[in-house]
Order: sequence, then C-alpha cells, then structure tokens
Amino acid sequence: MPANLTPQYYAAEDAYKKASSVEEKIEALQEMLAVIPKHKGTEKIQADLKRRLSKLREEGEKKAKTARFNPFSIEKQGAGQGIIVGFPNAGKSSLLATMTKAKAKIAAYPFTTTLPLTGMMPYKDILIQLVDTPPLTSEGAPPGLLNTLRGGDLLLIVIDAGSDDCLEQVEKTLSFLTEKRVIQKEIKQNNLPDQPVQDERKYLPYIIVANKMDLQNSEDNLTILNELMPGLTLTGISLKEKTGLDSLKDRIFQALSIIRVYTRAPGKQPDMENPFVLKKGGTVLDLAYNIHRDFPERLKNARVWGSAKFDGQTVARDYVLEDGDIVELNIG
Ligand SMILES: Nc1nc2c(ncn2[C@@H]2O[C@H](COP(=O)(O)OP(=O)(O)O)[C@@H](O)[C@H]2O)c(=O)[nH]1
Ligand SMILES: [Mg+2]
Repeated sequence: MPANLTPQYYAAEDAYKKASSVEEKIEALQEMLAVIPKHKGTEKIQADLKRRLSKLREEGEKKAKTARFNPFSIEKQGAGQGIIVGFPNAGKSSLLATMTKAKAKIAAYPFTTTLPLTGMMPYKDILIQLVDTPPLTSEGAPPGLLNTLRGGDLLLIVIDAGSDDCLEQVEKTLSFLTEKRVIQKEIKQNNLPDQPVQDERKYLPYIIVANKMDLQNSEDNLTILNELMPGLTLTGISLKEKTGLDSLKDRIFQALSIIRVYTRAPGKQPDMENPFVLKKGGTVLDLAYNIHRDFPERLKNARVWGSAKFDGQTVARDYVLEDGDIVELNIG
C-alpha cells in the first residue's frame, strides 16, 4: 500500500534532517507523527517514528540529568504550570513579577527575557507555577520554546491591548500555536480543548490576557477583537493599575481543571491549610493514591463533607470529588 505522504510531512522531515539538537529533533519527529496520514500504508513508518522518538526522549532525559543547566526544561512545581507566552513588550515579565514574587527582568525594550523564568502564584490555599518565556516573533518561536509550552498545563497568551497591532498579535499567536498543534483550532467556550484527543499529544487550554487596559485605545481594540473573532474569551487586565488580576487568577484556576481536596484523620479536625490537588473528575481512589501508593489497597471506607448529600456520608471509592471537599479515609 502506498504511503501517500503529504507536503506537510516532507516539510517536517526536512526540519528533522536539519535539526542539530535533541530538542529540535524531538520537536520535528513529533510534528512528523502528527501530520503523517494515518492508514495501513504508513503503519511501518509510524512505528519507526515512535521508536526514534522514544530513543531520543531517553537520550534527552539522560542528557538533562547530566547537563548542568537545560534552559528549556522547566521542572513542575505546585498545583499546575501556566506558561506565559506572547510577543515582545506585551507585559509577560510584568505578569510574572506581579503575580509571583519572582524577579524577572522588565524593560521597555523588547527581547529582555531570553530564558524561561518561573515563580509561584498564591491562589487561595495553593500555589500555581507561572513561567515567563522568550518572546514569539513573526518567524515563530526560538528553538526549544515549543517543548517548554507543550510541557505546561495551561498557556497564558499575553497581548498588548493598547497597541495598534494587538489584533495581529492574537491572530499570529493563535495560528502559530494551532499550526504547531499546541492548542486546538476551534475556539471552544473558555478556550478549553476537547479531551481526549485523537492525536498523540494533548492540546493545552489557554487564556488570552489583554494587558495594558489602562491605555487609551485598549477598550476600542478589544471591541474590534470581539467583533472579528467572536467566541474568543479575553481577560482584560492592567498590570500598571493592578486591575482585573483577581478574575484572571480565578480563570487560571478554572482553566487548569483542578480541585482542592482536604483530608481529616478519623475523629480529628480537618487540615484546611494543605489541600491535595487532583484533576477535575478525581475520585476518592485518586486521592488515596496521592496520599500514599499503598493507600488504595488499604482503603476500607471514606466519608465526605461538602459535595456529599449529607455531611460525613460514606461514599464508594469511585466517588467523584469536588473542589473544597473534605475527606476522611479509613485505612485498615
Ligand atoms: N501602560 C502599561 N504599561 C505596562 C503594563 N504592563 C507592562 N507595561 C510596560 O510594558 C513594557 C514591557 O513590559 P514587559 O513585562 O517587559 O514585557 P515582555 O516583553 O512581554 O516581558 C514595560 O515598560 C512595562 O512597564 C500595563 O498594564 N500598562
Ligand atoms: Mg520579558
């Protein structure tokens, strides 16, 4: 059966041949796998690509362990990782600096941030990691950035709402990230992607942060944006005047699709300061597994305060928990 490979595939293969670093090779192979027509005639090639990819990933991990500093691999911390992305001067570094205590370099000229920087954003009683990244350009992204983005849980696309080219910034960023299959094409409510996806990779949810709402043209620009791209959810903020920041935090939490679950030992007061963080849809069993690997086996029963019909109701291990629930696990 003929493979019938597409121009897109050959372009990706070309990028693979030209790639010099492991990072770039992985990126290109992922692209090849994503665009290869999926049918019987390409099964062998697909298998070969996957083999090469896993070999490279192993190689990359070994390298990362021995390398002193790998600027593009961002170790995850906290309840979720939101990656800040956008064109130069939009306010990416200011966002990190304002929402976290990280000291990113902020300057009135572009290309100040050359390496990803991270900080922790307190939200209610959890910490969410934010990552500042080097800017996108009209040619795309600096090498390695795509892998940083793909490793995140959420993208915060920052645009300068006061600038004349803010529409262009949104269009270019969205089409670039869609083309690279970091985000999903169709604009869904709240920009949340459908899961699961057919593709090998998972798409990232994103929030478009319209910064500099203190500037004169910002309101008009947003009105135009909303008219031209209906369905796009924009979150207006001003880092200068510190407006809109609380609702941005709420949106970040929502978009991460996580819940906070508190635990209590039988007969004791619940620990309301250190919640466990689960993915939305997480069950009692997931919680038990999070606390200790052998808890699921030893779990006798669980009681829930909060989402249960009545306080302290005994629930099954597949009971789906909700944000704010308090759970008592009885372990044998
Ligand atoms: N007027 C106004 N200026 C801002 C705001 N946020 C950031 N800036 C300024 O925009 C410039 C670029 O900010 P920076 O965070 O370095 O942008 P980055 O290149 O995206 O990291 C700096 O001069 C900031 O002081 C805002 O909300 N309003
Ligand atoms: Mg910057």
